[in-house]
Amino acid sequence: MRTRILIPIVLLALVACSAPADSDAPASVATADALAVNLMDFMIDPGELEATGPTVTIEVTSDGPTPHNLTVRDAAGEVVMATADLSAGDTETITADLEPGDYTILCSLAGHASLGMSGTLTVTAP
Ligand SMILES: [Cu+2]
Repeated sequence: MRTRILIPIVLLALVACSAPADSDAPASVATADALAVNLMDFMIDPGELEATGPTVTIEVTSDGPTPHNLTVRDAAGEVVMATADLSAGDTETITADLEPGDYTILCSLAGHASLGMSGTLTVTAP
C-alpha cells in the first residue's frame, strides 16, 4: 500500500527536476570545462581538440613571440569562432554552439597555418 503511493510521487519529483534543464538552463551548465589551447611560433598545442557539444569553449593563450590567433572553421570553410590577434601573454576565451562534426583550427595570419599552426576540433553530441 505504502509503496504504491510512493512510486508515483518519486516519478513526479524526477519529472519536475529534469524539466527545467531541458528548457531554460544556461548553456554553460550543460558543457564541460573550457579547452585550453596555447599558440606559439609555429604550433597549436594541443593540435587535436575534442569537445562535447553543443556549447564549445576554448581558452586561448598566445605564447608568442609573434602575435597569433585561433580561428575555427567548419567543414564548409566558414569561420564559426575566432580570437583577435593575441600578443605574447594575452588570453582570450571564445565560445560557440557547434553542431557535431569535424572542424579545422588554425592561426589565420598569413603563412602561419602552413608553418604548422593548424589542427582539428571534433565536436560530439552531448
Ligand atoms: Cu600565428
